[in-house]
Amino acid sequence: MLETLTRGFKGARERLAGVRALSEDNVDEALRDVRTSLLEADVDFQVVKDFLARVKERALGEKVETRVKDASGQVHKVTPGQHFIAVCEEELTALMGPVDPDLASADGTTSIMLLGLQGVGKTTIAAKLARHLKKQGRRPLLVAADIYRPAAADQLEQLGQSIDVRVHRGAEGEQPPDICARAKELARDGGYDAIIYDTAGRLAVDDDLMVELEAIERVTSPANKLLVCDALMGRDAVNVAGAFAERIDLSGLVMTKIDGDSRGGAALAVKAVTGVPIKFLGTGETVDRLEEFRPEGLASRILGMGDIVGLVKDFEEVVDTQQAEEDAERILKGQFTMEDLLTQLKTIQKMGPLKEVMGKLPMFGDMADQVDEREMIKVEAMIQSMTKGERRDPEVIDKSRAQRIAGGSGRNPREVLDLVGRFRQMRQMMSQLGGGGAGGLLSKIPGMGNLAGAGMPGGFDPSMMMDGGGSRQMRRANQAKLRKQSKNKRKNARASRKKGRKK
Ligand SMILES: Nc1nc2c(ncn2[C@@H]2O[C@H](COP(=O)(O)OP(=O)(O)OP(=O)(O)O)[C@@H](O)[C@H]2O)c(=O)[nH]1
Ligand SMILES: [Mg+2]
Repeated sequence: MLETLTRGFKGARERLAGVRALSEDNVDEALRDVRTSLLEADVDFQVVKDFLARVKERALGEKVETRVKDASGQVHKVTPGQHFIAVCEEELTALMGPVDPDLASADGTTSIMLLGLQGVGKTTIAAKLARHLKKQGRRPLLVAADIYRPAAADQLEQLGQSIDVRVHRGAEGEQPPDICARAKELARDGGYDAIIYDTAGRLAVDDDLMVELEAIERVTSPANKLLVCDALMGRDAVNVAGAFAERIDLSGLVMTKIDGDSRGGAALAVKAVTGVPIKFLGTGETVDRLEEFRPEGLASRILGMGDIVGLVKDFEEVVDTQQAEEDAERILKGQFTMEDLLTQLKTIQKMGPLKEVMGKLPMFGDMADQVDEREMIKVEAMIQSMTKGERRDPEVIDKSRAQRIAGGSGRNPREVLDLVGRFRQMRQMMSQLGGGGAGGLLSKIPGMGNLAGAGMPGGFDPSMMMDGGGSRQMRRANQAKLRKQSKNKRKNARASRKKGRKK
C-alpha cells in the first residue's frame, strides 16, 4: 500500500541527509525523486506540478529553525533534511484535507447513499459502514437498491447477517427509487437511526445510471452522498469523481482497495481536482477493514513516518483497553511471559496485515516491505507447543524440551532456543524500561508504548522476536540505547546517593 509514493520521499530524505543547508540545487534534486514517484503512483499531473512548486518555495523561502522545543520543553535539533520533510508533510496534508470524517445526520437519522462504478466495493463499504455505525451505538438498516445484478441483494444480505444488521430488499420488479422510498419509511417506523442505500454500479458513467441515482436522491434526500472509488482506478478516479460531482452533490468519497495497489495516488489528488474530500478508506475485503480518513495520518505514512493515531485506533478496536493496561503494568515489572507474547502476536494479527501495522509504526515504516508474516506464524506455533509452565518460565527450556517443542511445531530445536534467547532479551528490556516510567500515546499497548518513553517513538519492533529482516540493525540500536540508558540511570543514582551523603 502506497509503496510507490513512499519510495520517492524516502529517496529525497536520503539525498538531503547530509546537507548543511537547503539550496536550489539539492532541493531540485530531492524533488526529482518525489516527482517521479508521484507520477508513477498515478497522481494527477497538474497536482504534482503545483505540489512540487509549493514545497520548493517553502523549503527555500522559510528560515529553518535549527532548534525546536517539543511539548515537554525538550529541545531538538532540526536538520535541513528534516525541515524539507516537514514541509512535505504539511503540504501533503493540506492537499488531502481538511476532512470532516463525521457522517452528517438529519432529524437524528444518519442516511448514506453509496454510488460508484461497477465492482469498486460499494456493497462491501455499505456493510463496513453499517458495522462502523453499529459500533457507535446506532441501529442501521441496509438497503439493497441494486436490482440489475442477480446476486447483488443476496450478497448484501449475507454481509448484513455477518454483522447482525437487517437488510431491506425490494419485491419482484420493484424499481430502485421505490425500494429506497419504502426502506426510508421502514426505517422511520422501525426505530432505525441510520440507513445505508447500496446502489447499482455500471461499467461507465452512463446517463441511465445518473437518472436513476438522481431519482433515488430525490426520494431519500440522504444527508451523505458518498462516491466509492477504488485505488486501482488510478487517475481515472479523479475523472469519475468529476463526472459524478456534476450530477450529484457529493459529500465525500470512499477510497477502497488501498491494500491492493502500491500506487494509490488518486487518494492524493482527488480532493485537489474535484473538491470532494475522502472520508473513508477501505483497506481489505473483510468488514472490519475500514478507516476514517485522516490526511495527516496518511501523509505521515506516505513519508515513512508511521501513523501513531491510526495505530492506536486500530489497537483500541481489537483490544480490551483495561486488560491491556493491567498487562502492561505486570510486564513492566518484569513478569513478561510467553503467554503475553502470544497475546501480543494475536493482537497484532487482529490489527491487520503485519506490513500495514509496521507501516504505521514510526521508524519502521521503511521496513514494512521486509517483514514476513510467516515468521510470526512460526513463533506462534512454537509457543503453542510449549507447556503452560514453559510459557510462564521459558528458562526451563533445555535441549531436550526444545527438541519436543520443535517436534510439535514442525521447527527445529535451534529455532526454539533462539526464540527463548530473544524472549530473554525482550523481558530484560521490558523490566529495565518499567523502572524508567513510560509515557506517550503508545504506552497503552503492552510492550509497545513502554518503549516510547525511552525516547524511541513507538519503539516496539514485532520482528524482534523473529529471525532475519531489517530488524537486526534496529535491535542492535535498541540494545545500545538501552545500555546507555541504564548506564545513565546508574550514574544518576550514584550522583543522588552522593548528594544525600553530603547533606
Ligand atoms: N482488497 C480489497 N478488496 C475489496 C475491498 N473492498 C471491496 N473489495 C472486493 O472487491 C470486490 C467487489 O466488491 P463489491 O462490494 O461487490 O463491489 P460493488 O461496487 O458493490 O460491485 P457492484 O455492485 O457489482 O457494482 C469484492 O470481491 C470485494 O471483496 C478492499 O478494500 N480491499
Ligand atoms: Mg454491489
